[in-house]
Amino acid sequence: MKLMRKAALVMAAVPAIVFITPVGSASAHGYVSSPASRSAQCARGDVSVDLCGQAKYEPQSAEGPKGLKNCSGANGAFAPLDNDGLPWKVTNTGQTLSLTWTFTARHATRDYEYFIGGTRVGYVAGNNQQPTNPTTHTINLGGFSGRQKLYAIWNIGDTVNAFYSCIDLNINGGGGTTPPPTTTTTTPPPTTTSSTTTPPPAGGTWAANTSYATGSTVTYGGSTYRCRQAHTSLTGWEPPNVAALWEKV
Ligand SMILES: [Cu+2]
Repeated sequence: MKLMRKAALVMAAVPAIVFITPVGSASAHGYVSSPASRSAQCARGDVSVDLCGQAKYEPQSAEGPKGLKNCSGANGAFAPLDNDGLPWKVTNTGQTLSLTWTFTARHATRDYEYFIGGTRVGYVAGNNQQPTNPTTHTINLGGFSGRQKLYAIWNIGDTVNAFYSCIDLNINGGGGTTPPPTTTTTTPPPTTTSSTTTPPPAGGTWAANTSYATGSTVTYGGSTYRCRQAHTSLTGWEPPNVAALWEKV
């Protein structure tokens, strides 16, 4: 009995020691706040919480090994940031773009890299110094146009890791795969004439470049799907491809 009590006391003391040890905080890092990166949009609530994962609470913590080309740092809790099918807001820009990093901890910095696809369009040396907060960089987008995803990468000087942000751009008002402006074809909710709740109307066969309201249903490939998040559809966003947007009924 006495032994067990002693053991329990020791066990209780352990967590206190863990908390006292000042480990580099798990939530103290950085992200691109302007233009709003995917992480920033999650934190601001532009994209609904349940689609965003941990980015909603810690936009600054998409951390992973250096050298990746993704939005999450291959960090599972931030995987929704890699989903191009979510309704990310797109920033219109010319060839010159200014980006602002917000830091919650100013880590000694190796450098910053900016990529479109495999092309590095921007580089800023860090000289292993602590950055000021916030820090703004102006980069040139290397002749790219249309709808592009920019990887913004903050390479830390004294760890193997980097922090990742993705910014969705429409450069030079270019065509590319830019989604059409959301025309107000938003179908009004069904008028409930009786007291029974009528299900959302069947929206017919799924089609690209169509505005779908949350709750509307479509058929595709012989199956019926319900829209989870209002969006304008694009080729490639067929319901079986984008689970975040369509749920099979
Ligand atoms: Cu940090």
